[in-house]
Amino acid sequence: MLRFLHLSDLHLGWRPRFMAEDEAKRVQAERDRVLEQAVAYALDPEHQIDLIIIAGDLFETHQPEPGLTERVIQALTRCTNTGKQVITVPGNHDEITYRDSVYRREQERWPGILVSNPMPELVAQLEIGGQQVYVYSLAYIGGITQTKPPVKDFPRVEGDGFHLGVFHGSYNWDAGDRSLPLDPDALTKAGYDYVALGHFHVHQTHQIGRGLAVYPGMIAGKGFHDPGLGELLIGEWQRPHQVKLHKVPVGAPLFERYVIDVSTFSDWAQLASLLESRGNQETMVRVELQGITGFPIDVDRLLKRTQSYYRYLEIVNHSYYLSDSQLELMSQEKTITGFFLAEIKERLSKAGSPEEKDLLNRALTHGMLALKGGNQDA
Ligand SMILES: [Mn+2]
Repeated sequence: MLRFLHLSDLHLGWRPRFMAEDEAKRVQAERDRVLEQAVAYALDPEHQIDLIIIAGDLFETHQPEPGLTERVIQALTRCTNTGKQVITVPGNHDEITYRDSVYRREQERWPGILVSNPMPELVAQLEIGGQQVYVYSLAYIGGITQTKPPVKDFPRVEGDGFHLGVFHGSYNWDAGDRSLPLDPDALTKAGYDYVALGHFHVHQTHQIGRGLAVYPGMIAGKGFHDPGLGELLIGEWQRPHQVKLHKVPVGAPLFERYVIDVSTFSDWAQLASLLESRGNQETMVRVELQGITGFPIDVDRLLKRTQSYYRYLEIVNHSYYLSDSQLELMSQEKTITGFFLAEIKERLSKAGSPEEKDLLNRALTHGMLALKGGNQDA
C-alpha cells in the first residue's frame, strides 16, 4: 500500500488586498500555516503517508519572504528526516525561470526532489514499502519549455510499480505558454497510474486509461472568486487497483458568497435582521443583493449595522429601487421599459415557485439596469 498527500496551489505568502491591513495579515498568517498542517498530518504515524507531492504554486511569487521560505524548508525537512519522500514542482506563480527564483536560490538545500528539467522526464525512481515508484515531471521554464503544440511527449519506462506524473499545467486547455497546456490523449497513452496536477484551483478528477489525472483544488482561498476548499487530498494505491482518493478537513480561512433576493423584504430593517442572523465570525462573506425593492438600500448604513456580526463582510448591491407608484406608472408607459415592466409584473403575479420568482426578479433587475442605468453599485 502506498499513501500520498497531493498538494498544489497553496500560494503561500498571498495577502488579501481588499481587507484592512491588520485583518489581511491575520488571513495571510492563517493561510501560510496550511503547509505546516499538511506536514503535521503526514507525520502522524497513524496516517501512514509515504510521499508528499507538491504540484506547483507552493508560493504566491517566485520571491517569497525569507522567513516563510525558511519555515517551508523546515517543514519539508521534517518529512524527509523521517523517511518520507517529498517531490516539489515549481509552478507559474513561483516560476523557476528567474535567476532569483526561490527554487534556484535554495536548490542546494531544498528537501527531497526538486524538479528543474524543462521537458517531461523520468525524474526519480524511488522504492517505497517494497514498491517501485517512477516519477515523471517537468518544471516550466519560460523560453525553454516547448508548449506549442501542448506537451505530449510523456515518457514511460517499463517496470512494475507505480507510475506517477506530476505536472503544473492545464489539462485539455490551451491558455498560452505559462499555463503549460497538457495534451489529454498523450497523457492517457502514457499509461501512468496517477497524474498529480496543479494549476486549476477547483478539484477535478479525470479518468485517463486505467489511471487518474487529478487537481486537488486550492485549500485556502484567494478571495470570493477563488474561495478554497479547506481540505487535504490523500491518495491511496494498492496494486492492482486504481488510486482511491480521500479528503481530510484542514483549518484555512474561507471565502463564501451568496445572493439575497431583496424583493421579498418589506423594509430595510428586515434585511438588516437577516444579515445579522446569518453572521459568521470565521468565514469571509460577500453578499450580493438582487431584485427590486420598494425601499431604498443604503449599503454603508447596512454595513455599519451588520458588519460586527462577521469576520469580514462585503455587500454588493445589484438590487433596483422602485417605489410602488413609480413601478405602476412606468409599467403603463408606452416605451420598451413600460412593456418590459408590465410583462415581468404579469409573470411575477403568476410565478409558481420561488425559483421562478427569483429568476424573474433577476431578469427585472438586469433589464431595468440595462434600460435605465440606475442605482447599481457594482
Ligand atoms: Mn495556482
